[in-house]
Amino acid sequence: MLEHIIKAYNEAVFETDSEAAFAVVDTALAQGISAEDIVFKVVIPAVEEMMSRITKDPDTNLAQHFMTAQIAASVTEKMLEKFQRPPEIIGRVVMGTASGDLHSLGKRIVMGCLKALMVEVSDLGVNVPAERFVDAAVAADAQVIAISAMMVHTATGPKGASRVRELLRERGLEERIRLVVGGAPYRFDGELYKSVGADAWAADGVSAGRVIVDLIREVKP
Ligand code: B12
Repeated sequence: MLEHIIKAYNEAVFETDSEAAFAVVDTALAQGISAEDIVFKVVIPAVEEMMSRITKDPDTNLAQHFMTAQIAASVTEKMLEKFQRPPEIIGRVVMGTASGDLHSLGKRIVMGCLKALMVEVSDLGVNVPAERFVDAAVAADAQVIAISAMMVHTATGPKGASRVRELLRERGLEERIRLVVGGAPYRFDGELYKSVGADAWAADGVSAGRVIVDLIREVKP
């Protein structure tokens, strides 16, 4: 049953047909497939498949890139509302995209994964100044600041994670708040996270969830 849903969803996404994609999702829900399975077994693999096709195919244009991301983001948002609410929150995270960066899909997927893992996550949105990450983490009593950056300059530039690290140090918060990063530049260079002062990184939403849960456990009393 799931194989059929995956195939139909992939076809809809490939055609950038948002109505068809939502129809497939509605059918899956009606058949009793959980929102979590739709996100983790259908939507995320489909995005990854599409992104690898888009990257390899020089004829794909920006509109196709955008539509692919929009469909996945909309479906994920809809499914997140249906995720089983966990009985007990294991920790808190504030998450946003780095200053200057408007790519939101990866962030949304990571947030979905965190929610499924019983982590409370505040969405600071896109283009988030470094100070705001730190202020929001303190206000929310969060254990982790998570920064998504999809472009080289937003991942490595002075207004992003490296500035957040400086602020954590200046304000004496390093013992109680961990910093985690993710996004395409970190996937290209698995050591890059160290040079921006992050404690960890992860290549995808599923491993991001695991890494962040570990960081919460490191600092949570
Ligand atoms: C979709 C897309 C867009 C969409 C974004 C729509 C949206 N709402 O998000 C639009 C069309 C708006 C866009 C705009 C631009 N884009 Co663009 N975009 C892409 C594209 C094709 C896919 C990005 C994406 O959504 N990937 C899918 C998600 C699921 O993957 P992900 O973000 O990597 O997230 C996963 C992991 O990285 C990880 N993760 C992500 N965040 C985090 C955070 C933490 C804490 C952790 C642990 C893990 C984690 O988990 C996620 C889920 O598995 C990439 C190319 C690519 N192949 O990556 C280019 C790309 C990122 N874009 C690029 C560029 C240049 C731009 C523009 C400057 C284009 C322009 N000239 O206007 C603008 C920039 C706007 C801005 N200021 O941000 C370049 C960046 C190049 C570089 N080296 O810096 C890329 C690489 C394309 C390219 N090959 O040139 N883009």
